[in-house]
Amino acid sequence: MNETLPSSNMVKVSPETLNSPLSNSTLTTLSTATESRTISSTQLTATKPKVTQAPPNAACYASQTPFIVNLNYSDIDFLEENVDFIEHLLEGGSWRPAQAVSTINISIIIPYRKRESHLAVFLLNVHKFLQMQNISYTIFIVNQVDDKKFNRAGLFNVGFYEAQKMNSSHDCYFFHDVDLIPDNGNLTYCCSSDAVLHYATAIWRHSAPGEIKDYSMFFGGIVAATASQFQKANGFSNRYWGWGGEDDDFLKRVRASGQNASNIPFADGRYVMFKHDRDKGNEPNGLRMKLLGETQKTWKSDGLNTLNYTVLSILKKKYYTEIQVSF
Ligand code: UD2
Ligand code: MN
Repeated sequence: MNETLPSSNMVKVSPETLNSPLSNSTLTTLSTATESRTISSTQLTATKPKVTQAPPNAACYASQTPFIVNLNYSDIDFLEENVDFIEHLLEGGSWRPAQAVSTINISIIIPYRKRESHLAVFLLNVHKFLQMQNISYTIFIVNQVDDKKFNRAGLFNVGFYEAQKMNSSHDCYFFHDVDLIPDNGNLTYCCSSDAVLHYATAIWRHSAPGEIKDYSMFFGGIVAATASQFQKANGFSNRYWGWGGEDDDFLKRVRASGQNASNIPFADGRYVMFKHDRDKGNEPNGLRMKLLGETQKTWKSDGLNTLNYTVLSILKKKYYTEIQVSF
């Protein structure tokens, strides 16, 4: 994330290419976003997203069931031991619908370090949310266990690489922060061969009740790419240590590799985001502007093809697969 990235880096997708349930919404149609949260008028005038949307062209299955976000759990041990709310969950946080409506296999990749309470609430909600869509999925927690600065982008690369090894049939990857909880049961998780998708466009911040903030001009939070899209962009950069810049860098490499980037419409990409302080070990990266200035030159020689890490263990837990990694 970086205030300075021009939103003109994003592409417009013409309405004709849209064929999913998402396509009925436009950025100016805010009625569905107000169902559970209210949007302040300053918010509406302050943020004018320039990007039009998106469209998964994969066969997404939209649930008609209302999804109620549950923000109550905060203890991961409690969740692991006592809450048996998910039927037929396979070892390592995988699930397959009894009767698949679509053939989509999704890997949810979470960059992670010491966010136990966020993880508990995330798992509680996201399993339910995904199962309502009748898609096959696995949740991967990529846990950076070394003492270095946090490297969100590098962890995404590790997650992609390791998830591919484990589930070669997975073809759609969600690069997903742990503190974003879906707040719209009709939002479908799938990839589009037309564009890399930015999902978290309308964020209700737990810290600022009553306002939904427009994140359409950013490319962080949650993005979805097919394996080939991600490989074409050479993944994320490995050079961003600490907070900021890595998401903007990813948008640049998507564009540099000749691919499109699109937003899920503001009315659909609704999430709750937890209030939190800046984590120790994830202080703002003072080099981020310099690095962003170099992306065009460096993206081909920095990314998936220069990934350097050690997997300390892979733990197949009840609700997720944990990949413990050091750089
Ligand atoms: C914004 C972006 C985020 C990322 C970040 C800059 C949105 C909605 N969010 O979020 O995607 O680009 O700026 O780096 O656009 N994490 C841990 N432990 C840590 C530190 C981070 O688990 O010690 C993980 C966790 O999944 C978290 C994510 O990294 O959600 C992003 O870090 P953040 O929540 O501190 O960043 P934030 O909220 O400023
Ligand atoms: Mn956050």
